[in-house]
Amino acid sequence: MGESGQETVELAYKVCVFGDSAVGKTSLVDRYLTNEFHENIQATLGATIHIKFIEVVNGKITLQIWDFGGHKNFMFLIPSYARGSSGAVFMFDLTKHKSLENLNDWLLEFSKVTRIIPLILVGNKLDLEQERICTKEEALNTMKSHNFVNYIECSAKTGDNIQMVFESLTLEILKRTGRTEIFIR
Ligand code: G3D
Ligand code: MG
Repeated sequence: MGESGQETVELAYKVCVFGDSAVGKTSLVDRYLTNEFHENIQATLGATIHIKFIEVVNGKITLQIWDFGGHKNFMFLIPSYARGSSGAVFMFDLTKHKSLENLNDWLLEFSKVTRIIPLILVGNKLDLEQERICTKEEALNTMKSHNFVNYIECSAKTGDNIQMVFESLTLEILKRTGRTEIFIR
């Protein structure tokens, strides 16, 4: 029980972040966790697991965030990494068309594990406006054809919309697991 006499909730969810190398997955997670952007971070090997606590009105949600560092050659590992996840982020680079096209391959591997958890489509590097190649329309088409619950454009560099990526995913997970009584502060 919390101080108010209400029941306190403690929930934990695993979420995965997928997408081509260099789209900004590690920068996104880094920004979300530390509110900082670090230049020259190392390419991720395997997967790095991060923990983020989200305060909710009467409790706490623990997000276990798996930053999948795999090069495309390691896509075959996706099913074993993704097992047990409650949601996933699929990220592409707004300045690299190939990274949007390649999401089809990531999704194909991912769908071998599950088809029913909420997925969020994220276009990163919104700050590089001059170099932008992927249009919003194309991204929205991808969103619809693969049943993503949301499409968010963000910049790990400036921090724009980073919070929204994980909050909207968490809200959707809560909705689908029937925890509609929980509000994120
Ligand atoms: P990954 O984890 O998907 O492989 P990283 O990607 O997070 O390692 O980022 C790859 C490169 O993109 C890094 O640059 C990083 O600084 C840059 N980057 C990540 N997010 C953004 C963003 O929102 N805007 C801009 N302009 N750059 C970003 P380097 O030069 O270290 O390769
Ligand atoms: Mg990485």
